[in-house]
Amino acid sequence: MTSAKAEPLPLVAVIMGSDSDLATLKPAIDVLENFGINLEVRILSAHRTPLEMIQFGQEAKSKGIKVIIAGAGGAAHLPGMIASLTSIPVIGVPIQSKALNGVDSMHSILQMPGGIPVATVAIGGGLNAGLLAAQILGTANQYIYQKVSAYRESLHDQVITKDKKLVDLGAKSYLSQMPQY
Ligand code: RP5
Repeated sequence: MTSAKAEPLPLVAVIMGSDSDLATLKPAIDVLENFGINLEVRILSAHRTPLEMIQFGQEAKSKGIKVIIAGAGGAAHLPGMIASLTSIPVIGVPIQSKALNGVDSMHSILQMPGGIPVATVAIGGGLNAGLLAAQILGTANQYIYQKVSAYRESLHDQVITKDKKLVDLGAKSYLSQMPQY
């Protein structure tokens, strides 16, 4: 296991079927950049730019990419197609579609036939896709592992702080201080 900071090569590719998917994938990009992980971010449509998608899938390994996050919506075949082109692990992000609220995207990405897996996060789950990619890299990179562990520790501390405040204030006062109430 290396303890070095992430290498200069892009270790994670974040790809999407359309620029309309970018906002959903932004949390993945942000968290990976915060962990110091180099990224390649691309728009590659399985049906609008299939040849470019194929080229990307065939070259990903030689570029040093270790994990691919692929977001797509509707008849969302990009993650499965990319997974068919490379043995690099693919994390699929179902985009919340207009017509079916992302249930179409989810089923398209989730229901891969046996042999070619796509690890699928929740509809709109860009953040978890980024974290999962970092966790995969962290199995072989101590620097990234520690970044993920520190992130989880911060989540723990936030809940402890909120719990203490809730106990101190009581439910009614706590709720009145929450911005959405
Ligand atoms: C898919 O079609 C994309 O992943 C996107 O979620 C969806 C709609 O694309 P646009 O019409 O917004 O470009 O390929």
